[in-house]
Amino acid sequence: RTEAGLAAAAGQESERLSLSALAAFGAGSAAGPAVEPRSLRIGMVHLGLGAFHRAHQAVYTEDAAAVSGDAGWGILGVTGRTAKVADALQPQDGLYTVLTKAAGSREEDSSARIIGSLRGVAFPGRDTPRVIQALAARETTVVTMTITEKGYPRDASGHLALDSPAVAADLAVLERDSRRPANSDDAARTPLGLLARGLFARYRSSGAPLNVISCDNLSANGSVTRTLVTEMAAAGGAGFRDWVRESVSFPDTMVDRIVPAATEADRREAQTLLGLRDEGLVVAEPFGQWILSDDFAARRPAWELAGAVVTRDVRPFEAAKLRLLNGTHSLLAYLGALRGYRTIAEAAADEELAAAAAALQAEVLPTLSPPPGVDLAEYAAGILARFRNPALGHTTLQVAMDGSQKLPVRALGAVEDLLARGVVPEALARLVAGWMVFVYRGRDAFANELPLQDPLAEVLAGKARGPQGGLVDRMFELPGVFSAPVAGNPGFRTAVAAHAAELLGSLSHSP
Ligand code: NAI
Ligand code: CS2
Repeated sequence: RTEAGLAAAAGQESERLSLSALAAFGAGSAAGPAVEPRSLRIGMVHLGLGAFHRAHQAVYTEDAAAVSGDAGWGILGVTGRTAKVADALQPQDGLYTVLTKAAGSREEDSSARIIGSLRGVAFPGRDTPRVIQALAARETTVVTMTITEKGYPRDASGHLALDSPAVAADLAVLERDSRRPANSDDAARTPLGLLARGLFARYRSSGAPLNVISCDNLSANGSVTRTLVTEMAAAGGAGFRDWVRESVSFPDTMVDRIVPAATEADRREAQTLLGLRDEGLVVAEPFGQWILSDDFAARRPAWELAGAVVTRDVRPFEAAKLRLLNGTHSLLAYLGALRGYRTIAEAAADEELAAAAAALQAEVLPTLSPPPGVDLAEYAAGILARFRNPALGHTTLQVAMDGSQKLPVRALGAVEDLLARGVVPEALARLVAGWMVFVYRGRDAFANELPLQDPLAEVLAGKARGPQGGLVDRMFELPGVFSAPVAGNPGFRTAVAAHAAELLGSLSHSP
């Protein structure tokens, strides 16, 4: 530990991480940037600058650049609705630390590295022209996105949600832009609207090809993005829409690294390692995986040099990850939160819940085609071991967030597949019941509040009101969540109702 690190450990404030502080104090026991930040040119724009991008795509990009020596992959990060991340990173010259926490509790089980590839941070509320300019620039050939499952406004048939006021507003600006020089001061209402505006500016200037790479937990995330962006582009005219079809690629990707929201305790731990204060810290597990479909219209970082895999067919990897990891994550989140567990690790350490998680994995296994070279049983067991990492502090409430957007992707697709085979999936019914009771009860076994964070929160609160007996039927009426084959299957509905009644019964003695 450095002098400054010891001072930090004593709770004294440290110098803020920045290029000049790094030059003056060094990086303590953390690894410094693998590239020289000042040498980088921006070649990538990221939309949705949250924790995951900084611990995943940005790390792959920095490691690939360090090996290849290519200085053209600096990243302009674009935050979402709040300036919080921008305000944390801009004073730090875009520098931040990835604090990797292995499963042990010893200090040496954590390691810190500073990432230097984020060469600009923009907040759409005040930097829209800068973002549009970067998206149009010929030097930009890659856009990555982590805008969360709710960032893709779709209707029940998977097309652009034209009834969304935010989408309608973005379409109106695009349509107006098509009639006169774009007035890019208008802040876009959706991230895909901002992307479409940038593509429109690119189409009208260089027309250079571009890779748009969704890194969200969606099935066929590239195809989903292609559909929505192409439909949005039509508002800018047929020529623009055709250019998007011909010149922009939307590869599918499977992304994996558990990245919990960082806490003040994490920032203190990093401070003792760095000897500097980092308000942009991200925390992650050691494991990481990135599988991309080989569908690129323009040059990109050689991510394979950092361990990414580019393959013809991502779907088997994606289905295995979404169903064996994310579905199980949600089961532990809802049942664990209701039992009063604050973290996924606590829930995964509960024998009964661990058995329920293993049962869900066993149930969905037959719906999966083993990706080449992957032993699915081994992969599934490895996932449960990753969940048990007590150092991560990944909260059940963070995983429980946005259930109306997550369950269709990570659980209800598997339900539909199994029902089509005449199987009523009990473990998945228990997951769906857990979500419904989580929404309905809003409190855990100890009467602690379980806040509901979901784009459908108002609708869900309405469903939660009313007699307990009709809860499951009311929830099955949710628009855009349960497909007809799932909601209309009496066997599945009965199974969900039975699990919900059992769960509510087990909580009925609680305050
Ligand atoms: P985060 O909350 O740190 O960042 C989310 C980013 O998306 C923020 O910039 C936020 O402003 C923006 N955003 C949120 N809602 C939005 C909306 N409706 N429209 C536009 N932008 C919006 O979350 P984090 O951890 O970065 O995860 C983001 C996504 O990355 C997840 O939703 C998931 O799809 C994917 N992911 C996350 C992993 C993790 O362990 N955190 C692992 C694998 C994938
Ligand atoms: C989690 C995912 O928050 C959630 O819904 O299930 O973010 C999970 O941590 C990642 O997909 C792991 O790769």
